[in-house]
Amino acid sequence: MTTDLATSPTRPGRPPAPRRRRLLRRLLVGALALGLVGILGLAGLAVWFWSQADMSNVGQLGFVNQLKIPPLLEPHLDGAGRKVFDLQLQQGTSDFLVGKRTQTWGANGAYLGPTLRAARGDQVAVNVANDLPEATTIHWHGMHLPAAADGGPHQLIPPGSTWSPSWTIDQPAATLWYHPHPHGATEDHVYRGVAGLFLLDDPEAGALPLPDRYGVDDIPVIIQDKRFDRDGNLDFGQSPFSPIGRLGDQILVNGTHDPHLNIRHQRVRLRLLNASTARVYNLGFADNRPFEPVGTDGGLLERPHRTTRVPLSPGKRAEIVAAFQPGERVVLRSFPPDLSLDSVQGRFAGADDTFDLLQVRAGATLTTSPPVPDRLARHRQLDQAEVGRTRRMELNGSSRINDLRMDPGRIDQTVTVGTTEVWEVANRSGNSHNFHVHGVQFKVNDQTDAGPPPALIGWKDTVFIPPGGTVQLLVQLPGYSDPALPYMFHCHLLQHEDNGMMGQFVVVQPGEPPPGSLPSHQHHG
Ligand SMILES: [Cu+2]
Repeated sequence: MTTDLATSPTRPGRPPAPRRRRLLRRLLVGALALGLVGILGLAGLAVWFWSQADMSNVGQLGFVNQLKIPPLLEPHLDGAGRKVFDLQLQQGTSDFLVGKRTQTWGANGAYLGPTLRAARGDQVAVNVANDLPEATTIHWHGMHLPAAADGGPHQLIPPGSTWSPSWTIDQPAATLWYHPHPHGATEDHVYRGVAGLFLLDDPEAGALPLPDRYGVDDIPVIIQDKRFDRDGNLDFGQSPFSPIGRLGDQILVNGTHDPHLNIRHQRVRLRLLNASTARVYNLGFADNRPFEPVGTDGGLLERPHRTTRVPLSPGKRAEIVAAFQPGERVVLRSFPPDLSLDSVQGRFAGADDTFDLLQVRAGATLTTSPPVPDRLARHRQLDQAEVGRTRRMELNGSSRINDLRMDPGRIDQTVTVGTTEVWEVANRSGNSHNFHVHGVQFKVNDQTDAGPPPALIGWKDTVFIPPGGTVQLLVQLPGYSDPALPYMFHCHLLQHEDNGMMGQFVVVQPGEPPPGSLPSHQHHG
């Protein structure tokens, strides 16, 4: 009982007005207190979200697991002399975390897929059998190929069926990759684990004294962030305040949690792939040692350079060569990336995050490796005089290009086979984006005296564009025409892509009229 109720009957002569005032005052104080508690609660919640948004695993790892190396998939030769690869997309369980099982998807296994490898001039075919419970596609990211073989949303593979594209490898040595691309479900399917590398070789690259023994001194490094629930299963919850999509607080490298890599050579090539759905990494070594980037999305650079950091947005690759001393241990780390967002947005997009990725353990004695040569690849020169038209594209919000959401039945751009164009892509939103074009490698056009910064040099198929930023891409369009089937261009932050930040272009012969619209539900199995 309160004092008030207990004492009031003993003061019967008390006038009612002050009592009402007192009651009013109590109500007011109560409401104020409640409001204060509410404000403090909200502030506390905000502080909690703020502190939770800053993620790091530094100091939490023991690097206890040996890094898995995805196996090289052996092709067989068919009667036509083609290298035929067999991929089977399947469900399975993985044991990433000690004592826990995780439901995952993979190719020829429970998680990720084998590495495919072919050389320039090879004719390849891949049989992709879908044993998953959902229709999906497999897109050959970075590959020059006909639209029908591209594996975009129009090449849907229903459950229980097989898709068998074939094409001729016609581009320089590079680290490419494959991943699902079904319209509206790409983030989900990639997050579940379907992805793998597709390495291309050519004689010029093969003759260079670069580390090239797969899994020995030429190491695939597939980087993915994940969030696990208490049972060890993948957490599919969205990050409510993240402007770029789902971010995980744990790292897998080649599907290995808490990994180390034993090396026996002085110099090692790391083929870094950001196979995450949204997270941008800023890669370097924990001791800030310099290393030499030698390759980008589309292959080797013309010359190596020395740096201590390589930024890598989703879908992108970087090949680096690093040198090690006998017996040392050094950690490959992702430092806070520059997302060019304001401090609040940036924090919720991972701009303050630091992650240890992989501990490199050098043997007591190391085989000497030759230094990285001064000249690497000779790049095909894109003549400014041959550049045809300029196309402008605007990225709007987090789901539109040129103010339109993706419509599988609408062709957004019609281009002429094999021509070179400037694609000027302007980020008109307050959000970061990550522009990817199918079927081509492009260069970032920079006419300033200083030339493009190191991060923008080389062949690319994906480029990070900060809010307000504009890039000019020098694009040599595909050498394959098909007025009936489009290639895609889209944001490679997969949530943005799934939300509709994607458009379609078809390649036609010179003078061929642009096609009419496609049927909305056209699927080519
Ligand atoms: Cu985006």
